[in-house]
Amino acid sequence: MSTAPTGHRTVDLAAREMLDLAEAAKLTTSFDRYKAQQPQCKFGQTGICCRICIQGPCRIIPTKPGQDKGICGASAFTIVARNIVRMMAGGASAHSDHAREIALTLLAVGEGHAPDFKITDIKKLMAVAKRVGVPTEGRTNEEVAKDVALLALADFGKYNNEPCTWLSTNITEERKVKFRHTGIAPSAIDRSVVQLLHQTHVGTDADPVNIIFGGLKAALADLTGEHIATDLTDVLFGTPTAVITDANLGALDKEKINIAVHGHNPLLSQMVVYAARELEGEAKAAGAQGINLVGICCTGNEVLMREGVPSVANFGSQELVIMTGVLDSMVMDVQCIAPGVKDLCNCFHTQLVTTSNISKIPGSVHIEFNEATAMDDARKIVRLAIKQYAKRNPALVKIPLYKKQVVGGFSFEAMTDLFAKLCPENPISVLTDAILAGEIKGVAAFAGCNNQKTIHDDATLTIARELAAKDVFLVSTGCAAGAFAKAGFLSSEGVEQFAGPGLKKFIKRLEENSGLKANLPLVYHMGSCVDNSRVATLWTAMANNLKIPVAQLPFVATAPEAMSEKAVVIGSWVISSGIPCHVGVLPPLEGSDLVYGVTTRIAKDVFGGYFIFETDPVKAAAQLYERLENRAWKLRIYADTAAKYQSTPAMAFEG
Ligand code: BF8
Ligand code: SF4
Repeated sequence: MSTAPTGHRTVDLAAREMLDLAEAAKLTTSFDRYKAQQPQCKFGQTGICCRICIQGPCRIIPTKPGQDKGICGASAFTIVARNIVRMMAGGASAHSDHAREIALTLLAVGEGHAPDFKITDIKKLMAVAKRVGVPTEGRTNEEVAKDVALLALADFGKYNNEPCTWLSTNITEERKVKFRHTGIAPSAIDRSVVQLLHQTHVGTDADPVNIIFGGLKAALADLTGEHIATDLTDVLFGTPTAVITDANLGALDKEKINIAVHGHNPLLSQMVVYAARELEGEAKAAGAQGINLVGICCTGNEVLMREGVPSVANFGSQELVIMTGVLDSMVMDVQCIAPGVKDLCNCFHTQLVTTSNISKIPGSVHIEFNEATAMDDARKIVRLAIKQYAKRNPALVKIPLYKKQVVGGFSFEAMTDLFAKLCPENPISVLTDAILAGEIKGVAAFAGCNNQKTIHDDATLTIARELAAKDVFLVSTGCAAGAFAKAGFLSSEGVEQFAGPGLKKFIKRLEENSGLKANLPLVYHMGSCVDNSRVATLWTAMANNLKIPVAQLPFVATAPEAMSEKAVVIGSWVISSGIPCHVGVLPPLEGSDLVYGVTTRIAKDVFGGYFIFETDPVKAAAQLYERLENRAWKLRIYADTAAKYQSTPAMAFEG
């Protein structure tokens, strides 16, 4: 067990060790900066500080006549709604701009001017083409890829009012109708974001409900972008299949050159994987035993899923990787890279390399990554790390010994393959039948970040333990998956320790037939944050198989340590899809009872999904379980009734 003193706000034992070191060496991390920021402004925290025009900031005090409105007359409900949907616009922009880059690269492959990229997964390309209506018969893979890419790009900026293709081809018929009736199906990703910024400009929309619906349209644009990113990345680099690797700081290797890829967009990190393999000889010539590539955050998740690259940190522990003294290079692309990493790089020999023209940190080396010169750029990056290795100071080397096995790579297809071993005719029924039989109680999806307002990784692990004990099947993405990886929940160790009897039986049944070299994990790693699309595909398949609306499915989601604008927007499309979604950090909504009530109660009436805000992880788990139990109970009654009267559950619902 850890020798660390208590008091560090993390349950990650390796992170605790590093924070001890930081304390002794007087190094500052986000853990310290969080304390220094206290107390945080309550106007901002509750969403009633408006800075949308420069008459402001206007801070609302509802009980104080004269100050109960902004200078322009905006009420608290308008201000809270505008602020939160602007966060959603930020999240949708980040995800979809990432998706656009992938689509542009696939287009370049189709047109023959991205020599270092290729169509790796032809089966996925054909499946996507078929789904979105691109003809495949008698055509080359490149021709199909080009048309798929062009159609995806049309989802960003087309002018007609048809819903985005990657939205409408990925949801149930019932949700299509719902989104049409509520007017929130986006016709173009870019437009929905631009329109939302317009809608929330000073003096445009003052109606909080209308503003929220504008936000939900951007949220569905975000979902569209996530589906595009996942589909087309799979085409370029392969759809993940089950893979065995390691996680946490113990996966660093002091005998090797350690390079961390950090960020989100795998166009770069995947090339660094190839270049690292190619330049192994140069690393040995430099006196190292080879190159050890590791991942941080979601670009780490991407290369973990496809290449088995170990994950060493999630958002909350990213700075701590540098303090091991063995990280020769941190290569970043976009999103969730704390600028604070540079200060720590200055105290060690780690070279920080930026690669995107929209994501730079002063003082770091910038090697612009271009699709036309991708492999050369990646080689340059790896060679820089090899050079940097010579500068390592052995006196500063300290790698915590914590390392856990990870069995990951569970794309929707990989999950389906696993189920198909038990029921090839209808794989998804393996999961839904287990729910109908009461063996498992439903599915809980864990997504999202770390947030200094919570204890690092604690809420994520606590909720999972609680739900696993009650036989809930668990899937995960993003930094929640990072927390699970580091703590052993992505291996059979987790099953042995925490699975209830039904869940254990279910997993063991899958395991006996899996054909994998490792036992199955407790939590199923479905990928990066954009791969929440895979989670949506899972619930869509389950609902279709049961012939019920998603809003009736025993499926819940939780972002126990949500932090980013991306987390806000994901949560919003999750509830619009009909799924109850817990968030473990209070978002800036409390300044308006009306807006708070819309997200937690009214949303349920309209969409069937709604937010549950609860900062206590044990209470949150209890609430999530209650939702699952309730939905599963109703489902069983309907299924029994349907069987008795030889109808279908859906008909029973309609009745
Ligand atoms: O996209 S889970 S902290 S790294 S935002 Fe960021 Fe949150 Fe991590 Fe991945 Ni997602
Ligand atoms: Fe104040 Fe209105 Fe300007 Fe907001 S938009 S800063 S409430 S004057």
